[in-house]
This record gives sequence, structure tokens and C-alpha cells, in this order.
Amino acid sequence: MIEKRMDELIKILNKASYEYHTLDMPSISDQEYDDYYAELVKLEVEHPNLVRPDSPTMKVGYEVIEGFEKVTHERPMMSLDDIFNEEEIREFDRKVRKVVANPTYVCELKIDGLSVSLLYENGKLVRGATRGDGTTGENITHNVKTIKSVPLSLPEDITIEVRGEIYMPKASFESLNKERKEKGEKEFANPRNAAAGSVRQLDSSIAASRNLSTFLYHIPNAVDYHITSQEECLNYMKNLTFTVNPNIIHAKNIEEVIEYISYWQIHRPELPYEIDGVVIKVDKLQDQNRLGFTARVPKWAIAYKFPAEEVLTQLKNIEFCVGRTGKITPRADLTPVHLAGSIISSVTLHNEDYIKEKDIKIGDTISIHKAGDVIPEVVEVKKERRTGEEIDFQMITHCPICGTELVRKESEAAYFCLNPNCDARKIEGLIHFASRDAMNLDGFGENIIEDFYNMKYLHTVDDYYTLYSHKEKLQELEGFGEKSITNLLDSVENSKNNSLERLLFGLGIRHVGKKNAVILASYYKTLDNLMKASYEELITIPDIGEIIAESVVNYFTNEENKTCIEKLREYGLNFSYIGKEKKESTDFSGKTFVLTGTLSIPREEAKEMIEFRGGKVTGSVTSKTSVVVVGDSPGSKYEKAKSLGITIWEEEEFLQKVQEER
Ligand code: 0OW
Repeated sequence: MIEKRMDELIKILNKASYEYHTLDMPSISDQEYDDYYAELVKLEVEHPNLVRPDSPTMKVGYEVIEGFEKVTHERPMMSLDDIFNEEEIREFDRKVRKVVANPTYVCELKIDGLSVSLLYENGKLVRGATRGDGTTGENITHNVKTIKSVPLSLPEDITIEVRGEIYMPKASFESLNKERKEKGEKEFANPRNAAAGSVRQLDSSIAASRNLSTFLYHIPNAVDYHITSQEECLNYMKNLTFTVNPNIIHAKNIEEVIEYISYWQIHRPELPYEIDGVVIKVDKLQDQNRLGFTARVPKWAIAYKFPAEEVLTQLKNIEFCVGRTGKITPRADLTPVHLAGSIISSVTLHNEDYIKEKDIKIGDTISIHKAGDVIPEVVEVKKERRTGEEIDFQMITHCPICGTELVRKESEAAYFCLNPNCDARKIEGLIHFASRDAMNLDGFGENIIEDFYNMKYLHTVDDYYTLYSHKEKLQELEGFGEKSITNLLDSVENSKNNSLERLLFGLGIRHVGKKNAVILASYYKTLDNLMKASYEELITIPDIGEIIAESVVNYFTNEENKTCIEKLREYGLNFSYIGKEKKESTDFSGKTFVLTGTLSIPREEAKEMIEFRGGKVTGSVTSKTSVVVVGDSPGSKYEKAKSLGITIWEEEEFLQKVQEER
């Protein structure tokens, strides 16, 4: 009957989700999953009273709560003491040995996320909570349910609390920040903040969209489940289908702990998630009990923190960059220095307030590190190294390029050059127009554009399309010839066929980033429709807020912009949205791909190439698969594709076809 069928479907779907998200070894195809899922949704719609709390339909993030309930942790969620060097690691071992004769340890990567407690009753997830102050946390069940690696039900009907870390993988963090930047929103400083910001949302559809994940590492009352060591505890949780970090080791002694730490200090950048150290735990529970706790932290565990790599260098000078929007950004010109895998020769000083706050002077010795392991940032000025020769910082009052007096927008720290004809702004605008994500004018690097600007061949973006009339003169330029100029002119010509969103993004309308350009282009289909759009209509479009709507209306009422657009129309640029649905059938659109074996490019990139061209990538080979792309040492998917007679592309054939269909 209905309930029995729903039970079956939920078991199949939850098992499939666990295999896909936790084991990365799906045993049914996406299509089969979708079919079962659709059947379950149909049954749930027809019988709402039969919907179960652990149905996978509960994961899509449909709940918006009013506020966060407080949760009291029966057993406080402990913190950890931090140590920072080998001597302190040995000191920890000595202290342990005062109580425990021959301790063995478990070493766990210290996941840089936020702690979470998951409570299950009779095998069903009933509550997710943040650590809070260790005793009182927030109820985030509605968000935790949307995390794919969190099981809604367990293979046994037991009641248990497990604790771990919610984190955002580096790749998700990158794409989230890119998206936010395009929408003109503030970017997250690091994945930890992004994860915390995601689970603190009242609307769970936001958390559902953030691709969060978990690693579980603790059962507060493990002894009640006849567990005798941390190692057993981790295996117990694995068997309950929780995700446990795969890089945990059992160390016979402190030497092996130190070896493990040295290894991960080097290989940390290869991990797909951020870690900020290693957690060392005495393995046997009876030893843990003998060591006990302080008020705040266990005495049987410690967190070794990797040093945030930091280097010293000289601040030689402070320069001022003028951005496309006229924003003036002070930049420190540094004595080049090696930092975390790259050479740093300049670092942003953001704005005048920032420089004053850190009391930065020209000639200072400063320390820099990579904030969130990515962007170089000034840590502090080494005042003790001052010689008295240093020069106080003076904010400029006029644009370094055009001399216009700078203005400081109230409530903003930045200064702006508001001269729309400022050379720096015009050049930045031309560079943006030609950039990869905009009109993608192959070959037009920043220097070439600046040269052409200074030679008056380029002034506004429509001038790209009259360059061909200067062909002879351009060919005689130093460093150019017939071939290189022809290539430049060809890429300009080809760009006329770009879909509307590229042109929209390229025009540099304030606050209209790549994503919003797609939203507007796909909504209005043609530039003319968009130019006629009213403010009132624009703000009704999802994700298009007042700021963007106002900016779009202002842009298209500006005479100079209208003139430029009329010229582009005259030169034959495509003003329509060539959306995915309109693409004629090609090597990719509408086809299902499976990738197998090791490719020379990251899988994620290959996936993006396929999806950008209207294709779909799935995890397993079925009769519905169109093409299997084969890298080095392919696996069973390759065999299956041959047995099913499915089209197979070696990697170079795949890349050839990608190139043909840009
Ligand atoms: N961040 C971690 C981590 C870990 C807890 C449970 C017993 C003592 C602390 O990867 N692998 N193991 C523990 O063990 N804690 C961790 O993180 C803690 C949570 C709160 C502060 C630290 O981030």
C-alpha cells in the first residue's frame, strides 16, 4: 500500500544520497534517482499526512523560521587549548604521561568551520544546534537538514548525539564570493565565515544553496555505546553513515603525531577544504576519563595551530589606482617577497582610514600574510624598526591621472574621481569590455588597450569595431605585424555574435555583474527591450534589487551611452540573448556526459565547459548517457560505455570539440 511504497522509496533515495554525497560511489544513476524522487513527491502531494520527517524531500530547504530558538547542551560542547610549536606538543605528551603510562593518540585535521551538534531520536534527526558558548547554542535544524552529507535517518533506530564541524569546501567558497561580487554584495573573508553566515540564515533555502558539508568527530557519551576509544568512536559514526574525515590516523606515540603534523603543514593547500591545524586526542576513553577536563577544555585533547604564514618586507612607496568606477585605491609598492607560494610586490591599502588605523608610513617595514590563505594583507607595521626617515602618508586630493579634484562619498571611506572622461577610467572600461567574461576579445591585453587608447585608436568601446579602418597603420606598430593585427581584428569581428549578456556585462553598468547580466538578458531577450524597461518593472525581477534597477535606468538615459549603443548597432553587434534553449543541436547541448579517468584539467572545469555548452554531467554510465569522456587509466565506466556501445571521446577530442564550440 501507499505507506509501504513510500518507505521503500525513502530507503532507496536516502541510501543513494549517502552513496553519492558521503561515499562518492553512487550505485544508481541520476535518472533513476530523479524518477524515484518524482514518484515520492507525487505520493507525498497526494497524501500530505503521510509525509515523513526523514523524507529526502525535506532537504530542499523549504522552511523559513521566525528566529533562533536557544538550545541547552546537556553535556557542554568543549573547546580546545591551542599550541603552536613542537616543544608545546612534547609538553602536552609529558603532561599526559604523568597520568597515563603509554598513551596512544588519534590525530584529526582541525576543520576550519563551525561546530555543530546533531541529535537523533529513534534513528531520526530531531535537532541541529550550534556550539554557542559551549552550554547554550542556537537551533539550526531547518538549515542542517539541507546539508547533503547529514543523514535524516540512521540505519539503526537509536538515540544518539554526535558532534562535528560544518564547513564550506574551498571551491564552493570561491564561486559564492564570485557570485556575491557580481551582485555587488560583500564577499566573505574565508570559508568559515561563509559557513557560519549560511547556517545563521532564517530562510533554509539559502543554506540549501551553499553546498555545505560536515565532518563528525565526537560522541559526548561514547561509553554508553560500549565504545572504548576515539578510533572506535569514529568507526561507529562511519557505520551510522556520518561523514568522518578520511585523513585521521592512530599514532602510537608523539613522534608519529609530529610526523603527521609536518606532513599536513605542507600538503594542506591540496585539501578541498580549509584546516587551521591538527587536533591531537588521547585515544583510549579510559585514559581520557583519567585525564578529565578543566572548566573549558579537555585535558586529553589539544589543538595544534599551523602558523599563519607571515613575512616581513619594505613599503617602498604608496601609489594610487583609479578603477573603472573612478574609485581611488591606495596600493603599497613593496620590496618583492615570497609568501605562501607566490611573489608579492604590492598589497592593497584599501583607503585612507585603513592607512591611518594601521599608522602606515612610507619606508616602513611591514608584515604581510595571506588572509584566508588567498589575498595578501598587511598585518602590522614593525614600528620598532623605524629609523625616523619614514614619510607620513598624505591622501591625494586630485586624480593622479586627470587632475580632477577627488570627492569622498559620505558614509564611504573611498575617494572617487568623478570625471567620466578620466583616461584611467576610460582605459579600465575598455579593458573590462574586452575581458574574458565580457566580450572576450582574444589578444587584447591591458597594455595593448592602453597603447591603442594613448594613440587615440580607442576611446570608447564602440571604437573596437572601427579598428579595422586603421589596419595598415596598426600593422606598422612596433611588435605588430599583418598576422597579429588580423587576429585582433578577427576576435573583434567574432565578438559581434556574442549573446546579449556578454555585451551587457561589458558595458560596465554599475552593479551589473556577470550573473545579473544573464538575469537581465534572459528576461528581456533584447537590448532594446531592456533599454525601455522601467525602474518599477526591473525591481520585480528576482535578484534585481533597487540599486541595480536604478543603475540600469540611469545608464540607458545617459546620452553618451545611447550614442555608443546606436553605433554598436550600426556596426552589426548582436543585441539578442542567445539562451541555452535556443542553441542549435551541437556536440554538447542536450547531451548527457560522464567523465572517467584522470583528465589533464580539473574535473570541475571540464564539467563547467560541458554545462556552459548546454550539456549535462552525471556520475554513472547508463543507457541514457550520450558520451563518455576518457582520461588516463579509466575505470569501470569506460568498460560499461564500451559494452553499451556509447560514444567515447578521448580527452584531446573532447577539448577539440570544446574549442570548436566556444
Ligand atoms: N575542528 C575540528 C575538531 C575536531 C572536540 C570534542 C572533544 C574536544 C573538542 O576539526 N576534529 N575535534 C574536536 O574535538 N573539536 C574540533 O573542533 C573544536 C570544536 C570547538 C572548538 C574547536 O574548533
